[in-house]
Amino acid sequence: MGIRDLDLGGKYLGSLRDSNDLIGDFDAIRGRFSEDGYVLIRKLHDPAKVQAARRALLELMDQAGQIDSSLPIDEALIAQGGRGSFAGGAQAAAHSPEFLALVEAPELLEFFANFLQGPAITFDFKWLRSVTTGGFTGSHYDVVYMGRGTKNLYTLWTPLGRVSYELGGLAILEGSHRSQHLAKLRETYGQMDVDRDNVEGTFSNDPIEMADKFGGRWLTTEFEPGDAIFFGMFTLHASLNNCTNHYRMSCDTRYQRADEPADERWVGENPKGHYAWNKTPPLSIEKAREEWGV
Ligand SMILES: O=C(O)CCC(=O)C(=O)O
Repeated sequence: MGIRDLDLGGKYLGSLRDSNDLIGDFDAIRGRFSEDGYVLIRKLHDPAKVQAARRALLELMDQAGQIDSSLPIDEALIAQGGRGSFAGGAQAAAHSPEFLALVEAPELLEFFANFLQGPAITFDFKWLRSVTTGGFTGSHYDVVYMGRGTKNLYTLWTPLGRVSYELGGLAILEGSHRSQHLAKLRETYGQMDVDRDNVEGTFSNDPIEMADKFGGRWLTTEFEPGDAIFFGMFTLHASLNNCTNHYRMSCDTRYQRADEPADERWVGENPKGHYAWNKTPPLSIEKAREEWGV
């Protein structure tokens, strides 16, 4: 994970728990969210919709020469020189009917409406990832990327296909959503806006440093098609590394109450996205952390 090797079941890496036993009881799901800072639901989505969205993305990647055709396309074998991709905004991959049918499904919006106790919307901008060998996401809060509207905003991470430990799924730092516990981090890094401040968004690539500093273990699991996990803006998360020669495919999409303000960078027909971040060299996170004392 990141720059370290961790043992599953050891001091630093444990398992996410699923909340399938709570399905249908939204008070209990809200309670679980406050307790854990995340909610994992197996088969939250219809697996057939996940497979259709995966296939639509793979076909586009195949047309772009990213897939090695010595295996069936669904194996998502990385072509020589395959760079992987990130799609969002107005890009075709993030607007295929199959993909939108998954992440904007009426039953999914109804799930969030029940969770949030009011009609729900999703950002028009989507984050769609095909991660190559060695790729991973370092530890961060999502609020630094999308904190201009309500903080009552949820990221839903959906693997597009099976994601084994080796492919590198999402991991959550246990207990990191508790404000009293990480007050200083929230008051410094947690107040960043990457477009306003032009600071690197990833807090650390070292999961051991994070666990030692903030407590808790990293929690992860293997994901099957249909499984999804959601978490809040102040839950520290990252991913395991892709240790295979297949793409790790996933998307992350955002949901909030319709009557609360939405971050203007991510909504509308052609969302503007990050308009200033990285346009000039950003302040390094090491420098920023020195200033913050975290
Ligand atoms: O898929 C990943 O590697 C990272 C996802 C993530 O950071 C997110 O969903 O906010």
